[in-house]
Amino acid sequence: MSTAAEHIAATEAHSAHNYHPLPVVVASAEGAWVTDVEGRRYLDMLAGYSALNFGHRNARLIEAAKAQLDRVTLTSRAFHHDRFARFCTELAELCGMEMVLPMNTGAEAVETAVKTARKWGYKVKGVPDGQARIVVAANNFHGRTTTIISFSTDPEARADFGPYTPGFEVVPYGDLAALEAALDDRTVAVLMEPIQGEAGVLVPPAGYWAGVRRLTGERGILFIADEIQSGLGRTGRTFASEHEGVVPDMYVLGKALGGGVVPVSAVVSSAEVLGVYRPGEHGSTFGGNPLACAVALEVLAMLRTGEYQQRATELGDHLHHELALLTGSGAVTQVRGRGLWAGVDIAPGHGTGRQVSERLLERGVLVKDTHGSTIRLAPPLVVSKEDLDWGLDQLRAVLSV
Ligand code: IF1
Repeated sequence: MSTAAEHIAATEAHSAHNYHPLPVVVASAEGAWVTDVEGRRYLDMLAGYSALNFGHRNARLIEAAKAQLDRVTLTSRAFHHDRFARFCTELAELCGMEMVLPMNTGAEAVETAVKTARKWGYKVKGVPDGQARIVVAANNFHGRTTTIISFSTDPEARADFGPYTPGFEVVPYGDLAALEAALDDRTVAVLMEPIQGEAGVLVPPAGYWAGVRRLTGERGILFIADEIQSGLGRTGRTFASEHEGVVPDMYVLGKALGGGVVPVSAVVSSAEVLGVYRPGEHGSTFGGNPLACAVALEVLAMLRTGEYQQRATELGDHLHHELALLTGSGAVTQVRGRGLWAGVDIAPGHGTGRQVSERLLERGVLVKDTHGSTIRLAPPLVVSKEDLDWGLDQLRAVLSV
């Protein structure tokens, strides 16, 4: 198998069609660029949906992984290992919290957050057993497990996967009055993204995130921030919650925590909240494994410098300045986002999101469309200004502006 066509045909024949990938077969990658099986290079402006904030094969992360590969990669949690305590200590410190429960994928961390909130509700808040309620936002995306899609409002994510897990209430995103009305004495948590990624990089109205913090704080309800995509530098801060001076009761982290090298996710919270667990009540074969911890420790060291957050702020300001000029061109109806993250709505007549993605592919740029007419731009935070400008030139070209 050597040509892209051969790879794609075999993929069609032997893998479930749960994705519709763009017709590019990546063979290698470095920094913000990938190279396909036929030697063509592409600027990656998706970055693994923000799992690749530090770029492809970041030298420090590869080095950390290689060093750990020569030591130990997996022990299970039946035993301690010499990277675990440092990982938990340093991640808790980065979050300004006390305890960590490590998992692997984002969905596993979200599931862990749901189980933790329910258990905390019964054991600490005193909600009657089995009656805990968790409030979520419409157009949320928190993963693909059956419980998580039970509270999705996206028919594509939900259809044919019932029966659905009860105990969730959906409110409009950005509407504090609706949220307040949904809270009652059985509400144990509010689970939301600070910026809704899959929904099209939706930034809530100014003050909303601080309002959620106020309402949940007043009522003794856990405020759970899913920062799996918005966190770890993407918006110009370590956490997107920081833009409104908000510290939630719990961070749910993933994607870039593993540096795009290994799956690493975690729930981070207080001892009161994560202290509800007793041995044997939750776990994961690979959660907190030595290889994951070694890579994540290097991610934390890189985040502590603040340089990635600074880059996302400076390059993000430039990105949004350039994109704002497009909204006057007639080809783009709206641009949303924060830092080095944008959702661009393509005007009718200028192509669907998929068509624009395909045209950009032909010009050597990788992006992903969402919900028909939106393309998401989220390059690695290591992208150079020159490369970012080149990518924007290609976008202007395919939009004929
Ligand atoms: C797919 C979307 C993005 C996430 C937030 C939890 C998870 C995700 C805020 C679950 C994962 C990924 C999943 C991937 C595509 C991508 C995605 F389009 F699906 F919605 F980024 F916007 N919370 N998002 O964004 O993490 O279990 O995947 O590690 O499922 O197609 P995961």
